[in-house]
Amino acid sequence: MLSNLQQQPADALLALIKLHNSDPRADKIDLGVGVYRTGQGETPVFGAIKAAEKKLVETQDSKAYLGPEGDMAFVEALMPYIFGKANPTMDGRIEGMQTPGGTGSLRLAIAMAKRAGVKRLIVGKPSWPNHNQICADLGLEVLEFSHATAEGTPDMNALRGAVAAAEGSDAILLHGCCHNPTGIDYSNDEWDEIAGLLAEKGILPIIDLAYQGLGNGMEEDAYGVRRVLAAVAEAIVCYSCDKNFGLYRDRVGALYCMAADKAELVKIMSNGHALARANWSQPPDHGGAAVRLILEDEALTAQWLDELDQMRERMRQVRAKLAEAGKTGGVDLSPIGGQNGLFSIIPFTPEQVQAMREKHGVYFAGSGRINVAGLTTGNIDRFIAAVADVTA
Ligand code: PLP
Ligand code: TYF
Repeated sequence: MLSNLQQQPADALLALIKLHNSDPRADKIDLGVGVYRTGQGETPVFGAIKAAEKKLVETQDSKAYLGPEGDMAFVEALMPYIFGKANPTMDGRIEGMQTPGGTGSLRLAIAMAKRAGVKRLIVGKPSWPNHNQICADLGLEVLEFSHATAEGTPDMNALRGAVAAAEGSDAILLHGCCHNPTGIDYSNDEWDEIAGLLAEKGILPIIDLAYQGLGNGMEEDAYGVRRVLAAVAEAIVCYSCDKNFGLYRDRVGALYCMAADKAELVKIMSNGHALARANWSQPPDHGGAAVRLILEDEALTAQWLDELDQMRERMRQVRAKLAEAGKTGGVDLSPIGGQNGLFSIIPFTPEQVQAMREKHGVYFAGSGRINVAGLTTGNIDRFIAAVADVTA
């Protein structure tokens, strides 16, 4: 029976890790998978997380099951950061549940949308490949529109067209901030317009917020989510703590649903809980509990926000340095300065991507997406010279 299964391709980004590891060159540069790195090229555990984990080990007195919704104190502690301190539940219309990472949240969100009758998901192109993979696995059609123009701005015309052409049974997926893979985010004015378009059309928004705090700040990066939720009747937010708390492999995330009213919300969330039971029963606890302990403690919260500021500041410096290099060989690196988060795309041809890898030991996705956090004071000049060489 199992021999009926067809060989599946490896995840291109995860395969790149192995390729990079097997390169013997000491000065190789890894700009592949999206993890933050310090100026020393490391991805350390946050100090605030270490402190919270210590506290957790000392105080946790049971590991008994919590239920499919996970640690609700964790889920609720995040809400003021995402939805704003003034009215984090939107008058009782928002409720959440813990999920295994942002991916678990997306899986539930798209499965819930399908249960509710959604037939197609409208997604900007390019997007994180897992968006398409989850839809394919669940049998949902993906409708693509161009995310960005050749000039490196959001392609608002394409978005307007996609929303105008949408049917009532469509949903739309938007990146809340730090767009993966382009780094090209909507301005506040553009979010204002998007909120209006979605409210008018009445299609379900699913907002993927996997990098809050890595763009312009925790509050600034929540503008789009808050603006859309203030305008529409229903929405889903898929949240990941894996980047902004550095918890990647601990799989920490949450799903939030906003309903038209409180009564609807109970019914909607019961579907989230039922789907969780059918998928993973309960989310892993450890990382979420550590995040909760940080958010419940003023000093740890300040420490975490300070560590997040340092990450963001370092990425801004790398971006500024790339932008300063400007026209380099045949490409212009200056737009990277105004982009957000871990990623940007350099318009390399496939041959140039290969040359960067083989000749210069610089590893990144075939799409030309680089993880800017992989660049440090020790390797950035060499990277810029390599770009100049392969694109000359
Ligand atoms: N959404 C986007 C756009 C991402 O880039 C990621 C990255 O990993 C995720 C969601 C999911 O994150 P995780 O499942 O690791 O929490
Ligand atoms: O895009 C990235 O690099 C991150 C990490 O299957 C990631 O989102 C990449 C691929 C994958 C899971 C996570």
